[in-house]
Amino acid sequence: LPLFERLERRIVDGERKGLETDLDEALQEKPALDIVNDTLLNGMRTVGELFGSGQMQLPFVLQSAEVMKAAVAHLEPHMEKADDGSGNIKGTIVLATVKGDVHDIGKNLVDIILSNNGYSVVNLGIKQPINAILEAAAEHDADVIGMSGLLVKSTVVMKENLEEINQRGLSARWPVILGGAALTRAFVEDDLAELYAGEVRYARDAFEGLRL
Ligand code: B1M
Repeated sequence: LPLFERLERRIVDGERKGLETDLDEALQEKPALDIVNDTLLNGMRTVGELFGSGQMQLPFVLQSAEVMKAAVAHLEPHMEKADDGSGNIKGTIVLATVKGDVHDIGKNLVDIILSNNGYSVVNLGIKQPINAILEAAAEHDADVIGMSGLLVKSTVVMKENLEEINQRGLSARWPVILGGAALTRAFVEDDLAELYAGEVRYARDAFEGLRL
């Protein structure tokens, strides 16, 4: 297969051997982020479709996810850093995958892209209850809270989390950015925005997260 098709295939097949060599070759042709967006994410999309239609079993999804993570880790040092060189931090975000959800590839991409653009990211990891998120936000004096979740049930958790922030009287303090495949813009910016007393916005991808 040609290089970029081969790379996409590696994600789908969970084939790690020779990954770095292919990535290094790809880096001669394209910036690291384009390799992620144009090639690797297509592979993950196919994995999702195969799994969703019952054509791929969970352990193989996990293998694909691991190859995806290894690829992103290999590419990360090559990603453009767009901070102004002053060492000044533009802002601090506490970032977490919500309670009950283990999906973290997208969240970690958000971390990389914000960190590379001058933001300080406190990445709490996966399955984070709202308590832990709020504690970290206070401890780090965060400017914004970011929550990620890919399961439909995570959209319910996000709603509960916003209600909890309301109840604690903290919604004016914490603007919230939500992202993840099960969300829609309308759900966040109509339904959730209506119930949350602070500001809540939807980020379709990591770049929209950065823009917000
Ligand atoms: Co799971 N999984 N999974 N999975 N998995 C999905 C989400 C699913 C849609 C697959 C499917 O059925 N087609 C489905 C959810 C169905 C639903 O809820 N309706 C599903 C399921 C069912 C499950 C399990 C329940 C399976 C089981 O156990 N029977 C289980 C859940 C466990 C749990 O969470 N409690 C499970 C487990 C797993 C693995 C562990 C095997 C693995 C995750 C490994 C890992 O993350 N470390 C996995 C994977 C890999 C997927 C798919 C195939 C790929 C997800 C991914 O990494 N995409 C996924 C299919 C899909 O999403 N279509 C699927 C690439 C990633 C870059 O995209 O995370 O969407 P994404 O991030 C994007 C944007 O959403 C956005 O930016 C990123 C791109 O720039 N974004 C943000 C995300 N967060 C953001 C936060 C922001 C801003 C932007 O600001 C705060």
